[in-house]
Amino acid sequence: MFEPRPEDRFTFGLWTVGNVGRDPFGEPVRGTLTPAQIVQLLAAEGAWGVNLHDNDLVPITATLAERDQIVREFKQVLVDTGMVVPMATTNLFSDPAFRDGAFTANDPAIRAYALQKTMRAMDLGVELGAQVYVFWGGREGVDTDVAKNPVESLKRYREAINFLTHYATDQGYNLRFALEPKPNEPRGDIYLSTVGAMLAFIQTLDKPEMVGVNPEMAHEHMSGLNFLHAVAQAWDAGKLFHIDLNDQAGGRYDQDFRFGAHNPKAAFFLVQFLESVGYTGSRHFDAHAYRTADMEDVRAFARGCMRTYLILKEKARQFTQDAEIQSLLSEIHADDGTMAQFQGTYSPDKASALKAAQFDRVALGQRGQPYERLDQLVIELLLGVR
Ligand code: GLT
Ligand code: MN
Ligand code: MN
Repeated sequence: MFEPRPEDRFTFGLWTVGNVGRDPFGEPVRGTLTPAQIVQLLAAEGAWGVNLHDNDLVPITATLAERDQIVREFKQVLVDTGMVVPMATTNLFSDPAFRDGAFTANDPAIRAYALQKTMRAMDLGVELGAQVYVFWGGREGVDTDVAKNPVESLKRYREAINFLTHYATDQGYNLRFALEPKPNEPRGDIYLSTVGAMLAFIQTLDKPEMVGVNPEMAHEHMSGLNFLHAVAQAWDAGKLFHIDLNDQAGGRYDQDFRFGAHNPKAAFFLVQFLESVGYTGSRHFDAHAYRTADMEDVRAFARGCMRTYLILKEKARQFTQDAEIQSLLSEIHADDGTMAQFQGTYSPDKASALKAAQFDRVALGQRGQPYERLDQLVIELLLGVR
């Protein structure tokens, strides 16, 4: 039980299990794995696919010939392991050229270079079979607002995404873009910091239908927001193109913990949501092992992400079968239909009928809701005593 299968659509980035444990205060603690070794590790642990930045696979210094050979060899590893590459993205944050951002950098040559690098990385992703292209603007922001005009930055950002959607269409690529918000780190403030902000921005693009979001649990929790609500809004808008699963204690450094490691209750409601609405995209774990982990522990980390997801999926199934929980839910959601005459689509008649209706406000205010009982049942379910 709780063994991952391909239909679970579990993916990891090359950069996740490949993370060497460098942090702002310390040097790497683990050796570098080759992309082939990472794919083999993930395949052995039961993942379905692997995602990558251009430079996770092809060094930024590689010649075209080197690039082609690396890609050829990598494709063979995918064939040998049966792994797929459903998502690809661009590294627009590691190289010193991107210290002031990429699409929003003040230097026009950096903005142009960022576009060129992204087009090439899109070609690479498509060649490997990716259908989702992620944009995480880690450096698209400021450390001081004296540096950039925020409206001008949005214009530059929009122009870049528009350019790239047109490029994808021109090439005949079957690609959807997924924009990934984050509030801060590595910049003091990153533009388009939340899922809500991203969703509004998408509507201003040339091809909004091609562009959705890639919400990350840790990123919304860094802002103190409710991830489930962000994901639900993206789903409602038809924009949940991808999702990054991990964990994070609000108000701490960027932790990228194993899925469910910090707040299993929030993880439960998220899994319950994804499974109940019928989300069919990747379940991508964008996390890394603790810096204390050795390679065996890194494997345990990868297994843990997938196992926790599957355990929570089973808990979600139990939730729907639990008679006590279901009876409390039907009590809460009871509706005798008498209010239907006033609700739903507006009509002038409905509006006048509603204005004339009598409500017993005091009685309405006296009715409690059994959310303490219900929530405790969920806790007991999660703690394994139901
Ligand atoms: C980076 C970042 C993630 C993004 C990845 C895609 S890379 O590790 O922290 O949130 O999803 O660029
Ligand atoms: Mn993150
Ligand atoms: Mn992410």
